Amino acid sequence: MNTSTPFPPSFLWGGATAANQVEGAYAEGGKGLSVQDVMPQGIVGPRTAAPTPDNLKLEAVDFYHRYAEDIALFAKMGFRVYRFSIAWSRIFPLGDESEPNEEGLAFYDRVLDELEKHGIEPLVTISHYETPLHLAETYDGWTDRRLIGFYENYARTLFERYGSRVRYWLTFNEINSLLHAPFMSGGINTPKEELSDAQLYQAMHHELVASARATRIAHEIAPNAQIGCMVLSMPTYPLTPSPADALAVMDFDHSNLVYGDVHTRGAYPGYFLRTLGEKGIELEITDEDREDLTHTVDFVSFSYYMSVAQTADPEKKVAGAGNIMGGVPNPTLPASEWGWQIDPVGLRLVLNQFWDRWQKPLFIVENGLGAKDELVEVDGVKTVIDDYRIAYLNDHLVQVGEAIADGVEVLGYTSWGCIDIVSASTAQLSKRYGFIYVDRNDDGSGTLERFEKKSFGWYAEVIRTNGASLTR
Ligand code: BGP
Repeated sequence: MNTSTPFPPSFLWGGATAANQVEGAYAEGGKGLSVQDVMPQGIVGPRTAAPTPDNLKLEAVDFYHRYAEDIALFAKMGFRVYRFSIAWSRIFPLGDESEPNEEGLAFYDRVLDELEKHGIEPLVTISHYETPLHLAETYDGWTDRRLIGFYENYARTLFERYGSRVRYWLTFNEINSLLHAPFMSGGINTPKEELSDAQLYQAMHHELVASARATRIAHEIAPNAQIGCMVLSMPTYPLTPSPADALAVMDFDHSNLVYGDVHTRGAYPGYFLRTLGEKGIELEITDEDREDLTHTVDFVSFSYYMSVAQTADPEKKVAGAGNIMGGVPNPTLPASEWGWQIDPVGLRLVLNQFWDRWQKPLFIVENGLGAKDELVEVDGVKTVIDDYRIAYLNDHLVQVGEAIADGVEVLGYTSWGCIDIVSASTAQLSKRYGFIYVDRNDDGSGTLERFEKKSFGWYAEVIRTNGASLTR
C-alpha cells in the first residue's frame, strides 16, 4: 500500500459545523433569538418577524441533545480536530447584556468535556452568522460602532471561560461576506437595497476592528491561544486571456483579499483606500481603531467550495450560482446539483496564493460537497453510497497534498458539514454534506437517527493513514 504522504504527522484532520445549522434547541437553555432563527429560507428568502415552524434550524439535527453521540461518531472516524461555533445568543441572549447566561456557557463546557474525552482538539468559531437578533433590531447590527464593545465582551467571556481548553479560535466566519449578505453576516436589519455603500463599508470596518481587538485580548488572556481570521475563498480565472478580463479578476480578488490583508498586515492596503475614494466613502476610523488593527492573526483559515471566472465584457457578465458570491460560470468545469462549480485544482491555487501573499499558516476549515443523498440498505444496514462525495473530497485533498509539497504550511482540514446539517444559503436539509446521514427531511419529518455513509469509513482510513490512502 502507498505509505508515502505529503501530510505532516501533526496535520489536524477533522470536520466542521456551525451552531445554527446543527444544534437546534433554538429557545432552550436561556438562548436568545439569533438572525438565523428568522431566516427560514437562508439567504435566498426574506427574514420573518418571528421564528416560523418551517425554519429547519429551530431543531436542526438536535446536536444540542445528541452532542455526545455525534462526537463519539467523529472519534470513530479518528478526528483530531472538530470545528464548531458557539452561538452568541446562548451566551448573551440579547447581545448587549454585561453578564453572560450561565446555562449557555455550561452547554459548551459539556461539549468540550466530550471532545477532551475522545482526544479531539476544539476549533471554535466565535461568530458564525449568529448575531443576536436584538442587536440587529435595536442597533442595526454592525453598522453601529457599539457592536465592537458587545463583541469584545462576548469574546472576552469565551477566552476567560474556555481559554485553557481551546487552542484554536476563529473570530468571524467568512468575514468577507458582509457586503453580500448584510443581514446574515452583519446582523444589519435595514434591507440591503436601502443600505448605502458608506453604511456597509463602515460595518465592515467595525467587524475588522472587533476581530483585531479579540485577537489582542486572546493573546493577553490565553497566551497559548492561536487566533485565526476566516475568509470565504473564491479563486477567480479570467474568462478570456484579454488584459481587461485579467483586470476584472484583480478587482474581484482585491474585494476578497483585503480582509486577509488587514488581518495579517494590520492596516488597509492602498487599493482598498482607492476603492473608498472612488465610492466617495469617508470611513469613520479612530486612532484606537488604527491601533486595534495592528494586532494581527496567528493563522488564516478559509472555506473553499468552488472557483469562478470573471470578465470585463458586460455581455458575458452572467452571474453563476455560488457560495454567497458568484462569478461567471467556467465552461471548463462541472458543477454540483446546486450549480457550484467543482474545481479541486482551485484549492491548490488558493493555498499557494494565500501562502505567497501572507506567509501565515493556513487552515482549511470548510470544504465539502452538498448533494442529494439516498438512504439505502446494504446487508441489513442503512447507509448512503456516496461515491460522488468520496471523489470530491479525495480530489480536493490530493490538491492539499500538492500545495504542501509546494511548501505551503497547512495546519489542518475540517470538511464542511461532517454530519448532515441545515444548509446556510437555502436552509435545506436535503443539501447533505455529512459523512453521517441524519434522518430528517426538508418537510421536518424524520427520526433524527444517524447512519454512517460509505464516506465515513473512507475518511477514517484517510485519517488513519495520514493521507497515504488518497487516490492520486
Ligand atoms: C459557508 C458557510 C457554512 C456552510 C457553507 C456551505 O458560507 O460558512 O455555514 O453553510 O457555506 O453552504 P451551504 O450550506 O449554503 O451549502
